Amino acid sequence: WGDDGHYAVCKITQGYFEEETVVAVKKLLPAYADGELAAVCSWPDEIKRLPQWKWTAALHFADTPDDKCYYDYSRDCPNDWCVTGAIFNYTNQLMSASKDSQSIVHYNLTEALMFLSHYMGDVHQPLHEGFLGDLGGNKVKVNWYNQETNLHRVWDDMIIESALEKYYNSSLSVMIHALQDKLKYGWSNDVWSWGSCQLNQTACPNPYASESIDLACKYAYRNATAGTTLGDYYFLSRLPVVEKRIAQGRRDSLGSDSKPNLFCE
Ligand code: DCM
Ligand code: DCM
Ligand code: ZN
Repeated sequence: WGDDGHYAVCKITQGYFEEETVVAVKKLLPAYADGELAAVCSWPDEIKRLPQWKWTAALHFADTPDDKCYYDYSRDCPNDWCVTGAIFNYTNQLMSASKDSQSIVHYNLTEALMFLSHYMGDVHQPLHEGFLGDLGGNKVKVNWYNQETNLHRVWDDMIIESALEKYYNSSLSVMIHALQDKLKYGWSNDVWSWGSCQLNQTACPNPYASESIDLACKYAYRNATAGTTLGDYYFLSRLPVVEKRIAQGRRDSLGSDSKPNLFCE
């Protein structure tokens, strides 16, 4: 996602924190965040092109073989170096720190928290498990209405931007409130099944990556080959998918649903 998508995922996630999580997160956040996780959720995108952070660039996605339409950890996350591997890694760092004060010395837990909350958003963006051959849609040149762009950017930014203009009075907080209402009332019947992480597992990013490539094949890539102009029909049929994936981005990050809280020990 772009900045708006990540901000929305993290703002919604924060709303489900237990009191202890609020306290623990506040301790880890840099001062400029002013206690707001959402304020730092785009940080991994801001730094990924700097020479000293180049090693993080591939941790934002887990591309899959062209036209296979399914994800497999051992194939698509070689050496654990991809978005799902990063979610396992940073969850493990934060969990071990809550059990063992030694690891507080070994890991930078502020960075771990900022990476984890960003990558939990990215794994839910369908094209972050898109095809290797087109770099998750980055090489698929399309028009968004009359604007030249690529398919990956349509899903990172354009669908959200158009929705803000058309339905949410150009206000991200209005959109976030609408998604919070849909979580409470609209999707309430299926929300229970979203956080299906087993108790003995540290994190469950693999099912989220599988859902993403399935949605990429069914919605993102469908009727969107290179040179296509995407307009109202594509926008109206894909916006519900984008909104649901943003809302689902809060699942099991930082122990909000069915799991014991990451920071409560
Ligand atoms: N991306 C992806 N798959 C790739 C390369 C990039 O999903 N093989 C994502 C990461 C960014 C976006 O596409 O969200 C743009 O990539 P970059 O910033 O590296 O140009
Ligand atoms: N994994 C991990 N930490 C965990 C669980 C899994 O690093 N707590 C990584 C290593 C496994 C891979 O995920 O090779 C696949 O895990 P799964 O059993 O979820 O498919
Ligand atoms: Zn990213």
